[in-house]
Order: sequence, then structure tokens, then C-alpha cells
Amino acid sequence: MVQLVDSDIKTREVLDWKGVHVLHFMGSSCSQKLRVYLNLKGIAWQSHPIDLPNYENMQPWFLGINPRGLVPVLVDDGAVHIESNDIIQYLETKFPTPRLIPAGHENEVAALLKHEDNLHLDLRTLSFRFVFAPPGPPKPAAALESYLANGADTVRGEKDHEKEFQIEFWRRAAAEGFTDDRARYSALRFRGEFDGLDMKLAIGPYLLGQDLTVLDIAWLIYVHRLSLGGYPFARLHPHVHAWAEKLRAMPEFASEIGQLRHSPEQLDAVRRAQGGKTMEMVAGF
Ligand SMILES: N[C@@H](CCC(=O)N[C@@H](CS)C(=O)NCC(=O)O)C(=O)O
Repeated sequence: MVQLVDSDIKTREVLDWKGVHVLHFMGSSCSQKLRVYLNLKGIAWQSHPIDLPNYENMQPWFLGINPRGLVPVLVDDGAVHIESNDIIQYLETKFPTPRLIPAGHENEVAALLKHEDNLHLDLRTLSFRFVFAPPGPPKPAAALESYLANGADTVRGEKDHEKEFQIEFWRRAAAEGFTDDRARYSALRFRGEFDGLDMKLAIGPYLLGQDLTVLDIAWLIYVHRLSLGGYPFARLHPHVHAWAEKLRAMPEFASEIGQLRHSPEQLDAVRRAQGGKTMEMVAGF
């Protein structure tokens, strides 16, 4: 669990918030994952939208809540929790039913979620290349300056380096864009993962067997985003494709992933703008 300590939190007003509050962004994959989880659990929560496209997460107020500058954040009766997977695992202990982490498998699920989180920057690379495709640097220098200068720089009271990794990612993106090489590398990483998931879904309806779990939520969000970017699931991973279609039709998922920032026509235009190269062409799929 990543619960912040008092010295990490500079925006003190959140300490007085009562009940379950979520700071999130409609189109953020990690926020979508948490919102689907909250829907499935039936947990009531108060919404605090954070405007990522206008760099609100890099402003002092937000960095005073999450020194990493990332969404989602959970504030539960004044206790601040960060990292989507840790938030979900925390909520699972507080709201045990319906169970979305099978009893006795908490450690295994934690490790599988950590593995999923390790692919987050690959998802971001492919999202920015094939879904969002901003014309200039995705984060302007002034926003990055504010990101660097604000917030406690500690998590759980210890010097934290995540913000440096994030800034390095955005600076590199500004300098060289999301190149074919980077996109190919990330797409191939996912291909290996989805080959494995396809085998699991060939023998059971959900990733851990008979019941829907947090793993299904986490991976569906990735699959959905990559589908928008043109990843050929139906052709390469038919069981993953069928499973994703089933989950997408559930209202708890549909309400979150239906909120596209782009219409299908715009997504086509994004792909055409990438030198006419689709993800399939760049990755050699
Ligand atoms: N490991 C983190 C990743 C969080 C993350 O990277 N969130 C993205 C949105 S999906 C974000 O806040 N990006 C900041 C930005 O785009 O400026 C988690 O699971 O919460």
C-alpha cells in the first residue's frame, strides 16, 4: 500500500475530506481501471477531475497531494493513497465484497498487478503515438518546470525518484517524439504478454479462471486503449479479443471506457497523420 505520510502532503485541505474521494481524469487508463473497480464494488465516491491535457497535475495544488504528479489518487477520510493498484488493494481490504481479489491469492495478484504496472510507459508510448498524437511536445517546458519545482519530493517520508523518471520520459518525447523504434519495442512487449493471456483465456472465461478479478479490469483497460491505437487483437489474440468484447459490454466497464477523447473518425485521422503508418506496420505484426 502506498499511503502518504503527513510530511509528503503539502495541500493540507485534503486532510479534512470525509468519505471516499478520487482525483482522476476521464481519459487516463489508470483512472479508468480504478473507476471500473469502484463500479463493480458499488462503492460511493466523490469525484475530483484533474485536467491532464492542461497540465493541472503539474501544478502546486495537485503536487501537494501526490508528489509524483500522477492520477489517480484516493483520499479516504483524509488518508491519501497513490498508485492505482495499491489503491485497489487497499479498497479490497476495506470493502471485501464482492470479492475481486480471490481470498488466499493476495500476494500472487499483487505481483501480477506490479507486472502490469511495469508496462505502463509502453502503453503511454503507444497511446501518444497512435491515439493522442499531439502535434508538438506532449508536455511544454513550463509545465515540466512547475512539475520539477513543486511537491514534497518524498513518498512515505523517503526521497522519491518517480517524478524524475516521469520528467525524463516527457523530455525525451519532446526531443525525439515517439519514434518507430520506441513504438515497435513497446508493441512487441505487449505482444508477448497477450500471447500468454490468450493461452489463459483459451481455457477459462477470465484471466484467473472462473471469476472476474482485478486482473481482468487492469488488462481490459490496456486492451481497450491499444485497440483504439490499431492493435490487431482479433487477428493475433482471438481469445483476448472475445474476452474484451464481453467485458466492454458490461455497464460497469462501458461507462468508463466509452468516454473517448476522440471519435473513430478522429482516430483514423491520427493514424493517417503518423506518416501513414499503422501500429501493425510499425511493429511488423
Ligand atoms: N503507476 C501509476 C501510474 C499512474 C500514471 O502514470 N497516471 C497517468 C495517467 S494514466 C498520469 O497521471 N499521467 C500524467 C500526465 O499525463 O501528465 C498508477 O498506477 O497509478
